[in-house]
Amino acid sequence: MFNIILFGPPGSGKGTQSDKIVDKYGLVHLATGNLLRQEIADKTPLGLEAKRFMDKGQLVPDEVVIGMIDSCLEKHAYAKGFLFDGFPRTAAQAEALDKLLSLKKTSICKVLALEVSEDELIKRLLKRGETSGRSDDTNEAIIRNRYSVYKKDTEPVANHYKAEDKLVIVKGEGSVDEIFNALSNCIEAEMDAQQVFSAE
Ligand code: B4P
Repeated sequence: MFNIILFGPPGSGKGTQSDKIVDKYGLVHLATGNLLRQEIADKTPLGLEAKRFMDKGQLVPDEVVIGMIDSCLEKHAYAKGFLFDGFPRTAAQAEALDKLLSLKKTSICKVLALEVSEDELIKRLLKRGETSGRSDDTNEAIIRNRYSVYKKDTEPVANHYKAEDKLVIVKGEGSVDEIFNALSNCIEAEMDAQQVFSAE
């Protein structure tokens, strides 16, 4: 299996780039933000619980998110690989992911971390908030809270992968295509190293 994580602060373009990556390389896209928004749209008990946290720009509790990922991995037992988008976001989630993947006799190959300045992130999310209808994108104070939660709880997760020499920093400012090319180069270098054949 070829498994990668797309890492970065809120609004860094994880969702935007993930769509293009899964299209090109045939990986299964596991985006915790999308899964949670679907639960909210379906008005499930999990969705109602998650909404209380997301509306305030806080992280949803680890056990909720880890359970969701566990069942998605089960559902796609024969995938050629996964792209994790927005997960893991805490040290506990990173440890749980390692365990779940090792049960499947696989692991993370690379973590691609998008780097974007705080000002640019706020600008992008406020702009998205004008049309997305997402309640966590319309209020600048909530967006800033998401960023400070990222700095405190999520950014340290990068060290977990840096220690395993799996972290690659990619500039997340520029056109969507420029960033996609940079990400594709990293993915293909890793595929070559692991002798995986791309889906193209
Ligand atoms: P997510 O859905 O993961 O999303 P995000 O962090 O808001 O944004 P992303 O980085 O994907 O940015 P995008 O491509 O959309 O999280 C939402 C919430 O869900 C979290 O705050 C949390 O509450 C909860 N949650 C999710 N996962 C969780 C977990 N594991 N544990 C606990 N809680 C969890 O891009 C943003 C905007 O920028 C778009 O409008 C896009 O068009 C624009 N853009 C993209 N690339 C650009 C570029 N190169 N130039 C200019 N604009 C660009």
